[in-house]
Amino acid sequence: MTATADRTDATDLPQVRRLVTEIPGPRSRALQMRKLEAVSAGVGVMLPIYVVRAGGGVLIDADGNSLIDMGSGIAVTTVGNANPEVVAGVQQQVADLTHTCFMVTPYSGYVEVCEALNRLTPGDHEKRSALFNSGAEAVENAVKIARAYTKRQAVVVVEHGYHGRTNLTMALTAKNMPYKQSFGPFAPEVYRVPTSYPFRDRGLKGPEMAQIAITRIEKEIGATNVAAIIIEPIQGEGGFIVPGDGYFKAMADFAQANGIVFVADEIQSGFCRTGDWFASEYEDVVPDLITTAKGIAGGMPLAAVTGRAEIMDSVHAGGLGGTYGGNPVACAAALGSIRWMEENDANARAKQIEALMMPRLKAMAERYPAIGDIRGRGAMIAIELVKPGTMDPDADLAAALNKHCHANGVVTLTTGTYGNVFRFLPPLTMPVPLLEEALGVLDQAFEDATR
Ligand code: PLZ
Repeated sequence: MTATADRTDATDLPQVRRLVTEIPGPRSRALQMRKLEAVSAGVGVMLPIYVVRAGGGVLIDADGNSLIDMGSGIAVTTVGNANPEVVAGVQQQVADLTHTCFMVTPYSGYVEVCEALNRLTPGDHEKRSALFNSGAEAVENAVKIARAYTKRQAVVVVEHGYHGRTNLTMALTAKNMPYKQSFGPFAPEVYRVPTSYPFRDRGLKGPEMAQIAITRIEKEIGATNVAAIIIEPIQGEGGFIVPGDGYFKAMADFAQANGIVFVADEIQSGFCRTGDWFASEYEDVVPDLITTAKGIAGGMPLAAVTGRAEIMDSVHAGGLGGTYGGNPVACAAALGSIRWMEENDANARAKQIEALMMPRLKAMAERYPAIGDIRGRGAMIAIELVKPGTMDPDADLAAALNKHCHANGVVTLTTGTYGNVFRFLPPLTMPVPLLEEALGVLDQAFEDATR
C-alpha cells in the first residue's frame, strides 16, 4: 500500500479533508439560490456545494472547503480530476482547433482514440469503433448497429439495468423513478429478463438465473427475433450488482450461439474501474459490441461503441454520426487519460483500493447488522443496507449515512433500484490516508445513524 500512499499525482491541491464553513457554506448557498432561479427544477443536485477546483482525491468548493471525493462525478474522473495528462492534451488541442466535425473534415485524434479502443477492449479479432457524446448516445447507436447487422428488431435487457435517459435508453432502463416517470410512451421492441442478483436470488446461482432468462427469451420473444442483448457486467445504477459467477458468460454464449449481438454496457464499469480494463474480462467474455463513456476521457464528454469489424461495418456510410461525436478536444482528453492509465498501472491501483476497502467494510459489517451485503470489484464497491435481520431494503439509512458523510466533508453516492445501496467510486488517484479517513467518517455515520 505504500506505493500509493506517498504518490503525488501531480496535483498541487493539498490532499486533506478540511471544512472551514458548514456544508454547504454561504457562497454555495448563494449559488444554489441562483440555480433555483435559473436551472430547470428537473435537473436535481445531490449535494449543493459549488466546486471550484478538484484533483487527487479532493474537491474544493466555493467556500474553501476541501472534501474527499468518493464519487468521481459518477465514475468519470478515474484518472483524477484535472489530471495533468488530460489538461495538457486539452490545452494543446483547444489552441490548435476546437471543432471541424469529423464527418466533414476529419482529424487524427478521432482515429487514434478508435485505435486505442480497438486495442484495449477484449478480444484480438478485427474491430472498429465510432465515437459519440454521451453514454446514452453510445447505447442507442449500439442498438442501431445491432439491428442493421442482424436485420432483427427485439432488444433484450435485464432487471435493474441502467442505460440512459433518452427515449430509447429510458425504455432499456429498468427503474421508473426518477428516470421514466411521466416521460412515456417508450420505444417498442424492448424486453426485460431476469438478471443475477446473488444477494436477492434466494440461493439461485448465476447459471441458474441465466437459464431462467434464456428460457424467457426463447419462449416469449423467440431467439431469432432478437437483435441484441445488452447487459452491464456489473450493474451501476441498479445497485452495483455483481452477477453470480457464470451468468454474464452464459448470456454471452447464448447470444453468440443464436446470432444475437451481445453488447456489454461498460459505461460505468470500464476503463480500469474494476481492476481490469473492462469488467467483461473477469469472466473472459468477449462482447460483440462494447459501449464506453465516463472514464474514457477524464471528464470530457466522449462515448464510444467498439466491436467486431463485420458488425460495425455493416451500417451504410453516413448511418452513424453526429455534429460533435468524437470532438477533437474530447479525443485529446481521452488520449491523455488512456496514456495515464497505461503508464500508471491503473488496474493495480483499482485493486489496491479494493484490498484496502473490503476488510474495512467487512469489519464494519460485524458491528452494523444493517450491512446486508458488500460487493464490487476494484474501485467500484458498495454496501447494501437492510433492516437488521431481514432482507427489507433500508433506503432511509442510506440517505442518513449520505447526509452524515456530506456534512463531514466526504462526497458519497447512493444507488440501487431500492435506493438502499451506498456506493464508492473513488478516483484512482485517491491517496490512501484520505481513503482511510473517508471510511472512518462512514464508520462514524453508522455510529450516529444506528445508535
Ligand atoms: N450506461 C451503465 O452507468 C450513466 C447516470 C446518472 P450518460 N450512469 C450515470 C444519471 O442519473 O443520469 C450510464 C451508465 C451505464 C449508460 C449510462 C448513460 O450514460 O453519459 O449519462 O448518457
